[in-house]
Amino acid sequence: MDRTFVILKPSAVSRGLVGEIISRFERKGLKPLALQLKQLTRDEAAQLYEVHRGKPFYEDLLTAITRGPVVLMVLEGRQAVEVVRKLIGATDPVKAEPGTIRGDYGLDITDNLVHASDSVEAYQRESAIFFKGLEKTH
Ligand code: 3AN
Repeated sequence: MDRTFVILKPSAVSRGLVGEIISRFERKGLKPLALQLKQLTRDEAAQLYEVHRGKPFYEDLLTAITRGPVVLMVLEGRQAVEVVRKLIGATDPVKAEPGTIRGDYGLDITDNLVHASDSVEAYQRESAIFFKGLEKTH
């Protein structure tokens, strides 16, 4: 079954949107395979966002994702990467369609509530940073 990796960012946790966001994934039919509340270190954040190193928003991105605890998840379901990207909406919450998570709850582009892998390769790289051994045990 297809899988994707999702992070509910610190703002989603502090605003009390964890249940709401997980509900949307579950109602769509995606199943949580791994789930953890965690305070990311700067090093973990840097690994996650290594493709953005050097971009003007890179430092703000690291600061925002390490501001407080996040919820890390692996979700399973048919075409999970594509389905979750559709459910979360465009990167900029101003452009995200109403009905998507970012479209309904976000406004800030750096702190846009949710991170989700944008390809199967990204899923494999990102999930391995946080859930070591998952691919072997499930
Ligand atoms: P997405 O999260 O939709 O996959 P990416 O991977 O292009 O978007 O960007 C990663 C994160 O970097 C975004 N979630 C957002 O927080 C931040 N970001 C992307 N583009 C910008 C930008 N132009 N200005 C500020 N932050 C940005």
